[in-house]
Amino acid sequence: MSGCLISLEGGEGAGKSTVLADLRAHIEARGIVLRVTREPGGTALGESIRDLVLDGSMQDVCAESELLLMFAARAQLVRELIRPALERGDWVLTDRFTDASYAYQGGGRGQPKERIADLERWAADGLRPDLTLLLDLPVEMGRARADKRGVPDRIESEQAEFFDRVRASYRARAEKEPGRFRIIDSSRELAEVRDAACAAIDQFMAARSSAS
Ligand code: Z5A
Repeated sequence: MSGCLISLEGGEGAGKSTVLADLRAHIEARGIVLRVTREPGGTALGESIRDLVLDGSMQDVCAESELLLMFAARAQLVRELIRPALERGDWVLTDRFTDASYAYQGGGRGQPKERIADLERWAADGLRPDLTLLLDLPVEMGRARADKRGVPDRIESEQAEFFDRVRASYRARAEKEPGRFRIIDSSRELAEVRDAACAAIDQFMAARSSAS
C-alpha cells in the first residue's frame, strides 16, 4: 500500500504537541513505518526559517514575507522528507501543514486564498494530506493553556481577534472538506482528546484497507 500523509492542526493550546506522541505510538503499534515532522521546520533549512519567523524580537514582518517564509520551509520539507517517504510507502505525521497557512496567513492576516492556493500548487507540489485532525477549542481556553508555557513567540503575541479569525478559517475549511478533516473537540479532558484522535486514525485505516 502507498504511503499517506496525516496532518494535525489547531489553534494555540489545542494540544497538538501533547497528542502527537500518542498518535505516533498508536500508528507505529500497527506496524506502520512513520516519519514525524513539524511545520514550520522539519529540515535544517525549515528549522532556521522557524527560528526567524517566530522570533518575538522580529517586528514589522509583513504578511507577504510571513506567507513566503512558511512556504519556503514547506517547499523544502515536501521535497526533502515528505515526498521521498511517501514514495517509499511510509506514512508521515506532520504537526501542521498547508491548512495552517490558509488559517493563519489567510484568515488571520487576510492574505487572499487564491495567492495561497497558487503557492500550494507549485511550492508544496500540490500535496494535500490524506487525513487532517483539527483539534478545535474556544480561543480563550486555548490561550489560557498556552500562557502556561512561558514567553509567547511573535505569532502567539497576536490579539484574540486574530485567533478568532484563525479558528473560523480552520472550521470553514473542515466543513468544506469533510472527507479529509476530522474535527476533534479538544476542550475536553486530555484522555478523551487522545482517545478521539486515535479513534479517528483507526477509522481512517479501516476505510483505507476496505478501499484497497
Ligand atoms: N504557522 C503559521 O502561521 N502558518 C503556517 O503555515 C504554519 C505555522 C505551518 C508555530 O506552530 C506557529 O506557526 C503557530 C502557527 C504558525 N503560531 N501560533 N500561535 P506550532 O504548531 O509549532 O506551535 P503552537 O501553535 O504553539 O502549537 P504546539 O506547541 O504544537 O502545541 P499546542 O497545540 O498549542 O498545545 P500543547 O503545547 O500540546 O498544549 C498546551 C498546554 O495545554 C500544555 O501545557 C498541555 O499540557 C496542555 N493541554 C493540552 N491538552 C490539554 C487538555 N485536553 N486539557 C488540559 N490541558 C491540556
